[in-house]
Amino acid sequence: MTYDLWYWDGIPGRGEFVRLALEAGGIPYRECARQPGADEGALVADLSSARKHPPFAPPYLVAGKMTLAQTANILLFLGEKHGLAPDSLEGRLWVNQLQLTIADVVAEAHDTHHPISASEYYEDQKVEAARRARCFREERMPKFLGYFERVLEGPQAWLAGGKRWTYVDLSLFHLVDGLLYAFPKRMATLAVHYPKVMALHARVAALAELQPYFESGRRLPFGEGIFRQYRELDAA
Ligand SMILES: N[C@@H](CCC(=O)N[C@@H](CS)C(=O)NCC(=O)O)C(=O)O
Repeated sequence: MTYDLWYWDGIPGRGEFVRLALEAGGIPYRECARQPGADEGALVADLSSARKHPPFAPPYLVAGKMTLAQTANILLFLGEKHGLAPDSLEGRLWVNQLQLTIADVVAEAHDTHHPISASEYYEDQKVEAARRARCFREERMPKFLGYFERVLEGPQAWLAGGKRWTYVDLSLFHLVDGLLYAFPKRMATLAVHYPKVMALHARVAALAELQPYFESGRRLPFGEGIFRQYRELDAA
């Protein structure tokens, strides 16, 4: 089956967590908003079309008669169906738990530049953004990165402890990538304290399964999405 993935065109956004799993898993999919003739209107129209289980927001995946939204939920489905997650229920729920923790970091990273409202301009919430970003840099980044470092303790190469990567390894890679882009100074200070997280980032970057995607030019650069580069929000 070829899945239909719906996400805003032009930014990696939360869609990228799903894309990485699809790409690394060699799973066929169509990026609907990037099809010839499709634009933002196509996504808005599809989003509001009648469905048994309507999604609230992208990303969402259409799998035959099923429509699945919420990034972690989509990945839970793909992980089980395509062997990108542990076989046991306990293992799958553990990977889902880690994915939901990544979703928490993603939401907080977004709120560093839009702490008051996603629909208001950054310029109108700069004071609050500066305060929020400081808390994120100083308290939350070390806490989250420290948590993942602890999960990776021991000889294991991957978060779930198995011999092969699972989708949450791909997601942690993308999260670290986003943090390196949005907070380069802070990450330069922090990276040394989280060697296992940084090693996992490098390991995923080198995965043979992902090289065709990385080389295809389809992986969109960061810019106007969740991870943004506002110099004034970064500090060592
Ligand atoms: N918890 C959801 C969040 C989805 C979400 O916030 N999507 C954004 C784009 S990344 C969006 O378009 N939101 C529209 C809205 O919240 O009104 C997930 O993890 O998928």
